[in-house]
Amino acid sequence: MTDYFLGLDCSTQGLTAKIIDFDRKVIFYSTTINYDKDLPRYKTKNGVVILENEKVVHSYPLMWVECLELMFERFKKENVPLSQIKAISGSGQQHGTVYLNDKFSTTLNNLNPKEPIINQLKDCFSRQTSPIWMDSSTSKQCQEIRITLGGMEDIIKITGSNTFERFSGPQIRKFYQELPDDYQKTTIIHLVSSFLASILVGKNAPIDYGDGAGMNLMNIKSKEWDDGALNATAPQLRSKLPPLANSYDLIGKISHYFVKKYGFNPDTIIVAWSGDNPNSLIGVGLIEKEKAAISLGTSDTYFGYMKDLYLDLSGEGHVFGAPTGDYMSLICYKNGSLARERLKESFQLNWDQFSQILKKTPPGNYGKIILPFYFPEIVPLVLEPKVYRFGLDEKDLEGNVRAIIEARFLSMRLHSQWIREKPRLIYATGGASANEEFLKIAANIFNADVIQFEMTNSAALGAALRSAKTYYDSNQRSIEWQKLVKDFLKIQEAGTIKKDDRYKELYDAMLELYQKCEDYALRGGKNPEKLQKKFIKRFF
Ligand code: XUL
Repeated sequence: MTDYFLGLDCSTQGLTAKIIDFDRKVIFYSTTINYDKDLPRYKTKNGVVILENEKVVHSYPLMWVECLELMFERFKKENVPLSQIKAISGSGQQHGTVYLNDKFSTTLNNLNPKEPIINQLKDCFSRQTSPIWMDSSTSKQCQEIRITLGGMEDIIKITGSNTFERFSGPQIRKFYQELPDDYQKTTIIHLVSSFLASILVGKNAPIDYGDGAGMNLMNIKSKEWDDGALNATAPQLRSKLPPLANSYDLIGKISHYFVKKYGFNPDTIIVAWSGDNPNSLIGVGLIEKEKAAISLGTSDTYFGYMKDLYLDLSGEGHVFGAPTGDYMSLICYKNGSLARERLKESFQLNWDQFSQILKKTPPGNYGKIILPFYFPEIVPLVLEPKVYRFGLDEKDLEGNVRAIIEARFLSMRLHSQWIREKPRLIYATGGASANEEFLKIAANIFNADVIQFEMTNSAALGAALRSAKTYYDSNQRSIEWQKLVKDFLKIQEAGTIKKDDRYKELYDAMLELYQKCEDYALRGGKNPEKLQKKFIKRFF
């Protein structure tokens, strides 16, 4: 009998499942449920709800649960051999927090297979919505925590990141300040990842080091909750947080609810869930240095594996725990696919036309640069959305299209310099990585070859691979990470996009120009007009 492993990814816009067949080394089953389309009664747009203003972005934890159940219903309908699944792990959009009251743990323990989970859990929330990673409404709380802990460098040294609006600690503090009674009624605060893991395992699940590092609450060196950070955030916080765990820890067996209702084997193990970025690190096979990954999705991220701990004391980047037990670096952009879509819509283009324009416009874009902050941005920090243009206006169709894609990769190259490693090879993942024209631009800007995958959701695959690793490790049939990822990644490589060395100098110069544009727009730097003219004269 074959060993199957299930990886789930609860992301901003939907829930994806991937089941791997370990013996044949293939992805045996793959499916996605989209919140907007498949669960319309929550009325989300792109999986979120905007409350008050663009800065307050939440989602519904009950919707994630309903989606999980819908996924299992789908498995059943499609005769997925659930009894052969040996282990399950998962991935959650990072930073989002779920607030639960004292009914949660007993309800979980006694879930009745005859009733849908949402009916049983609906009274267990001390807050009906969850602030998610797109929320940027906690600048005040970030500042307060930062000051209490001694300033930016200190908080980076303690938690691996500066305080960020979307991070869980500042979000928890805001909840405590604005709704102190509801905070009091909260007995446990989960991340999206540990919340869904709890449902599968039928008890409160731990938060893993990968996702825990995105809270501004965990000590990045000792990997324990940090008393200073907890106290700076909210009272009695330690008692409201689950314990921390390795990402590879086996946290229990699947709850009887899923055994009875869906026919799982009661011995199916649940492995700690982690954040989507740590899962993707495994899903694209990044377990050695000199390689980096670019994920182009609702958020765009640039990340890499780190053997030794380096911190970005300038405050833009993050360090999280890697599922291997080491570290990972990450920078995150909010103006990902939604910003690209907004620009595309403004010219009424389809993606094919968009790509054709990229194909026929020259690298360097005649020096035209856009800073596309359609939404508040994380890197660099921009709280009031505004689109800045240099050398082009908003009617310049070709200029804008090329500029928004070049801007993405120029910014990634610029803001990842603290990682101190020039990647030799870049792995591309996420929905937009299917676009070869985007990746050609990335390859030339980074002057590195880019590997494209057939499969775009690497987080769910990473979760499935992690669950296999823990399963075999706990059965005295250990497998090396290297071997595990190699076997599964080979089959997915769709091709390599080669860098073109002719553009190296051009993009080195453009990087400087891009930096000057950012300095001018955001930090009162010198007008980059002269430099832009020089650039145009030199290359066009
Ligand atoms: C990472 C981040 C995003 C979310 C998206 O810090 O905020 O990539 O994890 O799901």
